[in-house]
Amino acid sequence: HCLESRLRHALEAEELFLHYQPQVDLRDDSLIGGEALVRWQPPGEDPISPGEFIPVAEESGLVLPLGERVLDLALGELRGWLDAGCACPHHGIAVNVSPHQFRLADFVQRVEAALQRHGVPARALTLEITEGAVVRDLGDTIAKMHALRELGVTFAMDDFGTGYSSLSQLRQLPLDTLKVDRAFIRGVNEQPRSAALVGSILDMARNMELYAIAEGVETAAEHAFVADRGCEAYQGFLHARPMVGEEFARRLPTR
Ligand code: G
Ligand code: G
Ligand code: MN
Ligand code: NA
Repeated sequence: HCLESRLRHALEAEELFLHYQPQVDLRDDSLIGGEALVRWQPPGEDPISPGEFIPVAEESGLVLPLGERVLDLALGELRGWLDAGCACPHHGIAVNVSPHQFRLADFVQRVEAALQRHGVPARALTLEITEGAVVRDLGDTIAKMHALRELGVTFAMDDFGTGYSSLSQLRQLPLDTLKVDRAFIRGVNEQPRSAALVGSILDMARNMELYAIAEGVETAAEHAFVADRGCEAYQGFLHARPMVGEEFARRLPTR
């Protein structure tokens, strides 16, 4: 596979870096966190989007070294911001974790080692998992989540409602946050069914005492809809696109 061998090379050549997308409180736009999103810029060529290379990474197993690199990059940058006098937003920095990473027997130890390597407190890290992590081995997933929560790491369910997990599985997961997928947000002002679905997801999040973040909010009307339905926070182009770390750090509170 051509893209696979290029990605393998990109990992060695350190062509991957991160953008950060602010996550803000729906009431006052104050920063509550940020999501780290991997970027690939082959020198002298057009950037390749994660929508293209993450599936290749998943299929080839390269998502394991890639995920390790992303965690290292995020914690390293965060350490730098803390050293420069910034404070971490209360919801922490969110890093996406692939189901393959989560299934590693030593996943908990790897995360703990990365936190120690960078001297970052565990409460500054949120891991975004997808329903794919849950479907294979629920018991194992729950045990690893509990072990990481013990350290202070928090968990968000990403892309909620787009995968194959069941509500009975969701109920058993020690989650802190539910992220409402942008595919549902997109239609809220045109399609009554999208509106009903997002409203119901937000009701469920509240009843389960989960913090809710709406993803992909692009318009004032979408913002008003999720705010009215009791969502706590959002990320989306309406507030800000993903940006380089240096720019994101300027939005962090100071200590
Ligand atoms: O950044 P963008 O919105 O284009 O991301 C596209 C997809 O790639 C999203 O589904 C996102 O979850 C995924 N993605 C982005 N960064 C990472 C990462 O560091 N690890 C994993 N596993 N997926 C990521
Ligand atoms: O799957 P995940 O939620 O990790 O993916 C986040 C992706 O969503 C990133 O690729 C990011 O660039 C994208 N994204 C964030 N905000 C918006 C938005 O308002 N509109 C669109 N179309 N994409 C967005
Ligand atoms: Mn995500
Ligand atoms: Na998502």
